[in-house]
Amino acid sequence: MTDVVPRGASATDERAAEQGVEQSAPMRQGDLRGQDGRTDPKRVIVDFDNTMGLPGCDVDDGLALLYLLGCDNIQIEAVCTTYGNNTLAAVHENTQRMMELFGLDVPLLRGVEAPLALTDAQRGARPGSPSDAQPDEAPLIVADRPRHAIDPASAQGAAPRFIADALTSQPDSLHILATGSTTNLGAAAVLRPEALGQAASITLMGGVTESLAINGRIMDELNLSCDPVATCAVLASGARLAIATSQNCLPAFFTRADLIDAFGEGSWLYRTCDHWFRTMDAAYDWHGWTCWDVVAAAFLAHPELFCDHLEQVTLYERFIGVGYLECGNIGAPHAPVNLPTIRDAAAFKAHVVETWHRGLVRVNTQTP
Ligand SMILES: [Ca+2]
Repeated sequence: MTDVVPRGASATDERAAEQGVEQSAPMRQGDLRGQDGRTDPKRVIVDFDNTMGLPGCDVDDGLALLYLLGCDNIQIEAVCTTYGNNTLAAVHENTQRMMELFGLDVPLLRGVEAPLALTDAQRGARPGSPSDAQPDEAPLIVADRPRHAIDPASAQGAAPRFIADALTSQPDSLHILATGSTTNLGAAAVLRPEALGQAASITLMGGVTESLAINGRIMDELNLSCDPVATCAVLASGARLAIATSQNCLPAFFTRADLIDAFGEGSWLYRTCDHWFRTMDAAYDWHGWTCWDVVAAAFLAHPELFCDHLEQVTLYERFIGVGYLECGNIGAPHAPVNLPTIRDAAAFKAHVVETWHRGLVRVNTQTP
C-alpha cells in the first residue's frame, strides 16, 4: 500500500469495447463486454474520506468500499484518501487500518489535505473580496477561468498524481468513485488538464438540489462544498459525470432493525455502525441514517437499479460553496451531469444488504 505507478496498462481492446457502449449511451455506465462476450469488471479508483471505525464519524465510505468488494463486476485498482468527515491524516490512517483488516492489497494514495488555492492574481476575484476584482479576472466562472488560476503548489499529492497519470496512461479504462471532498480530482485536473475527461466515468456523492431538511433541521452539504474550486473544475472538465445527490440518496435509509435483522447485533458490521445511529438520533432525531456513499457506489456497479436524469448544472462557485446544484438554468455557465435516482427503494436496500454479505465473506473480517 504505497505510492506506485498504476498497474495493468491493459487496454486497447477493453477501450474499444467500452467506447462502443459509451457512444450509444454516453451518460450510462454499462458493463464492459469483451470480444468473447465475457463481462469484464469495471476497474475503479476509490477516492474517499473514510472514517468508518472512528468514533462520532460517518460510516458510509467504509460501507461503500465493502459494497464494492461484494460486487462481482468491480475491480478496485487503488484507494485514495481525502479530507471531509475528518482530517486527511485521520482518514488516511483509518483507511490503512481498514484495508489491512479487509486484506485489500491495492495501492493506497494519500490525498491533498486542504482545498485548492487560487494564485495571487486570482485571489482578488474570490467571493468575499469583490472590491479587489478586476473586470478581466472572470471571478467565479470556472468554465472560463484560465488553468493557471489555480496555484499548482496547492494541487500536489500522491493521490492526484496517481489519478492524473492513471487516467491519461489508460484512457477510457478507469472509473472514479469519489465520495469525499473533490480536491484530489480537482488537483488531478491541474496536474494534467485532460485527465478527468479520459476517465471511463466519474461518480460523485454529494450536492443538494434544495435545502436538506431532516425533521425540521438543516443538514449541511459536506462533500462538493468542501472545495468549490475543485468541484467546479471537475464539473467543467468534460468528464462523463454522475452525482448521487443528497436528496436522491434518501431512500437508502437504514435503521438499527435493518442491520440487526441482516447481520445480528454482535456482528462486526453492526457493532462498527452502532454509534452512528446514536449520533443521528441526537443530531436530527433521526432513527436511522442514509447510507449516502453506497448509493454512488451502487450506481457505478449496478446502474440498472437507477433511473438516469441528465441535468445541466450551474457552474457557480458560490452555489457550489454550499453544495447547491442548480439545474436547468442554461442561461448560466453549465455542465451536463447525470443525477440518477433509485428505481425501487426496497429492492435497492435488499441488494445492498446482500452485497455487503458477499463483501464480508470475501474480506478478512471473519471478525467475531
Ligand atoms: Ca464520504
